[in-house]
Amino acid sequence: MVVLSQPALDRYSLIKTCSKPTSLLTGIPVVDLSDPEAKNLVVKGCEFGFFKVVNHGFPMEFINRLEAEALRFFNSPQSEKDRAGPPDPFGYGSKRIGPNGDVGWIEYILLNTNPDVISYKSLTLFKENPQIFRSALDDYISKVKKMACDILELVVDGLGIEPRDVLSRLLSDEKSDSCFRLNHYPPCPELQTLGGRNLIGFGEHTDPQIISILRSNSTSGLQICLRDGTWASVPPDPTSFFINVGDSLQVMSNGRFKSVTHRVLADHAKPRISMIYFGGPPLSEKIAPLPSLVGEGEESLYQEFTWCEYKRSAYKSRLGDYRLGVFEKSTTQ
Ligand code: GA4
Repeated sequence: MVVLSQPALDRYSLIKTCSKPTSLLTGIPVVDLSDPEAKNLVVKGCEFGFFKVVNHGFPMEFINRLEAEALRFFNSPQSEKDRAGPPDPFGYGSKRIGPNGDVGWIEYILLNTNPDVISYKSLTLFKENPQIFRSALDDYISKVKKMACDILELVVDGLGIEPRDVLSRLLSDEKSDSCFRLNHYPPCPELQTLGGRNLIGFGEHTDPQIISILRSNSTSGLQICLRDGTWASVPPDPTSFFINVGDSLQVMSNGRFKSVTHRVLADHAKPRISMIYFGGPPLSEKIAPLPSLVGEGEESLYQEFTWCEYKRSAYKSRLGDYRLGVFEKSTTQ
């Protein structure tokens, strides 16, 4: 086992958490998808910006199969994994997140879910790994995309606006620019000797897309930033999914729905595995508040932009930057 010195660990952002690592068990909205009231609950969940869904009907065997394949890949020799990287932004990555100097205690695979966007790195990944990984991914992604569309249709129903597919069509479009991420946060035993300090696995950020659907194993680490700026730990629940409003949905709802800042801390003993689907629109799609969601006498809070423009700007940013800032309209009072 490699023992890391404190200076080596410092490169991966050791932080002193003065947060109340509140177990938000009761604070996180929970939506039972089989509840006739689900459409109203998802709207409340989007207003909070983060919620958990239960009774989702997602086959557990799909989750277990993909998790097993992901672990098999992450446990393979480093030289093999490196052949599928570095990310461009797709492919295998270790420690480095994005192109602008962010690092974390993590290794991951990032893929575009659109079969037209074939990344060379992803091809390497599948050429060197049995077909079973590819089919586990395809099965999981088609189901999770369906769940994302169903949730967005419930949201639209709950808002009482039309047409029903005004949001879901952006994900079901064949040109949808959605991506999928498999994260592995290795345990870091040295943390025990560092006097209560924590190690950043994935630094604080908001997700740029419309909606993110996360599933993790039973290892804790995910935290969300509350309105008062404190961090709250999200108790893991491997049989549920966690939904995160993305920046684009915040804009489309003219600020009613919140893209919540979140981060992941490494654990000293247990590996954390998470799988996240980021539902994004086609690159040419114009992102602006839906007219039906701009109240009477209200104005759009954001300048219109295309998803392509947003992504271009996002890839110039650091993880923790406030990316919507440049698209906000200045208020003249
Ligand atoms: C954060 C959410 C998703 O993981 C991601 C990330 C992307 C990347 O890892 O390539 C980004 C990051 C994420 C936001 C700002 C840019 C882009 C790294 C980065 C510094 C895949 C995404 O879409 O945006």
